[in-house]
Amino acid sequence: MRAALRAQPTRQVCPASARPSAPSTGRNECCDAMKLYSNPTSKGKIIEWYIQKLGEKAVAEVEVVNLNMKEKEHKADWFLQVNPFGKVPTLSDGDLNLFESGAILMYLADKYGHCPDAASRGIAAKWTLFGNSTLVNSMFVEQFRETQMPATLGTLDAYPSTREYLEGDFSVSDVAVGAYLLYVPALLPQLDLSPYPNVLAYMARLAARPACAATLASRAT
Ligand SMILES: N[C@@H](CCC(=O)N[C@@H](CS)C(=O)NCC(=O)O)C(=O)O
Repeated sequence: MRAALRAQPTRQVCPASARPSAPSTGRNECCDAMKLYSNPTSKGKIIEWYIQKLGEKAVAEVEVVNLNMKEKEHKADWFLQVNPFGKVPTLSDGDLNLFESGAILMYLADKYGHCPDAASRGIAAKWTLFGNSTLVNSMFVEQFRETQMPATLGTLDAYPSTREYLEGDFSVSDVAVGAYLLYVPALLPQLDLSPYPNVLAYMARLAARPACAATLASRAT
């Protein structure tokens, strides 16, 4: 898979907006810096949340490049070389281009030492895929909502009741799952989550965390 990703063009042509605007910062050497292609209204905010959580090193190393989606910058030829599907978020790290928010989260967890072994990677994958598939489908896909949401959220309700975060300490798993829960009030305000009080308490705990408040929660709620 990684070989396939690397088979894409390895040197992208940076658009003007991706070039360093403040050379005095001494970072963001255009194509050499890690870049998160995003947009403030997109799932890129999930990645920005996790980058903030990872701390100063990650914040300094990943340049957020917001594409003007109204102007279809995400469909421009140069960006289709980075992500042939023309979607954000997309992360570029040297000659590695990654699309899919879940894959980006897991890559960053790995890169910054939060998934040191197969078991921790498996746990991160479990929750990331759950968030991006089972959870999202059960809440946001109308035809599944009635049949799947009660069981999915009911089961999830049991997790925050016994522990503060999904796997003990706050981790990429909480970002991957919590982000979609936090989108509910803004995107589906009619959805009644009161049958799931522990999920609601978990959402409040997540939204109050500074990195979340500064990124995703400021847009999602
Ligand atoms: N499953 C993808 C979804 C990516 C996606 O659909 N991104 C939206 C913004 S949140 C996008 O780029 N839409 C523009 C388009 O599809 O043309 C992920 O999780 O990254």
